[in-house]
Amino acid sequence: MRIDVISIFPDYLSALDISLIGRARQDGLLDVRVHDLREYTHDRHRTVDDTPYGGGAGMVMKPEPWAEALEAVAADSPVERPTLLVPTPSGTVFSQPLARELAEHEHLVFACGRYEGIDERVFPWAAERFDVRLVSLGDYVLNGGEVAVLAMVEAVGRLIPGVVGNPESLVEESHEDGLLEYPVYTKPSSWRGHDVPPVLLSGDHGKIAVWRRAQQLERTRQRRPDLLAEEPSA
Ligand code: 6GU
Repeated sequence: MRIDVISIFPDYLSALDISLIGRARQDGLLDVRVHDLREYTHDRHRTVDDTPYGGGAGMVMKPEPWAEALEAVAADSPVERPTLLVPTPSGTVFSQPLARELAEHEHLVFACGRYEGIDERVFPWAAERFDVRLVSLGDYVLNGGEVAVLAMVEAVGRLIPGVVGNPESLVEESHEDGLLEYPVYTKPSSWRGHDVPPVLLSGDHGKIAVWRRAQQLERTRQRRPDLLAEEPSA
C-alpha cells in the first residue's frame, strides 16, 4: 500500500519509522511518503495561512499550496482515483469498519490541517481527482491532523496482510466483532492476592469460550452501552 501524508510538520510523522509500521515499510509492505506543505509555497515566508473571510478567531489554510501539493501527489499515484483522508474534528468518526475498508485501498493520501482548518473550496476541488473523506478520531479537539494520521495509519496498516506477524491476533480484539475484548491474564495464577478466574485454568475450551463471550458482553454493557444499541458490524 502507498500512503502519502502532507503536513507543515513532517517531523511529527517520524513515528511512522518505528515499531510495526516502520518494520512494514522496511519489508516493502508499506510505501509511506511524507511531504512538507511549505514546499508548495512560492513566497519568501512560505506562507500557508491567512485570516478568515467574515472575521473570527484564528487563521485558515490557504487553498493554493494544498492544490499544488495534492496535484503533485495525484500525478504520482498508482491508481486513477486515490482516497484523500482529511483529519478534522468535523468529520465522520473513524472506526474499525472504516479501517478495514481502507486497508483494501492501494493509495491513501492524508492532508493534515492546522489552525482553524483548510479553505473549504479545497474539498470540492480535490473531489475531481480524489475520493475525499473527512474523518475525526472522536469528540475532542487536537491542534492538527498529524496525531490523528499516526492513529489512522496504525489502525489501517496493521490490517494489511503480513504487517502483524500472527493474523489470528487481529481477530480476537476489541471492536473486531462490535464488542470490547475479554480480559486476559498470564502467569502467575495467583498474584498479590488477585487470582486468575479458575475457568481459564480448567482446560475446558468450550467453557472458556462461553465465559469470554459473557465477559465481552458485560464489559461492553458497562463501559460502552452505545455499542450494544448499534447493529453488529460484521
Ligand atoms: Cl482527526 N483532527 C483534529 N484536528 N482534531 C481532532 C480529530 C482530528 N479527531 C478528534 N479531534
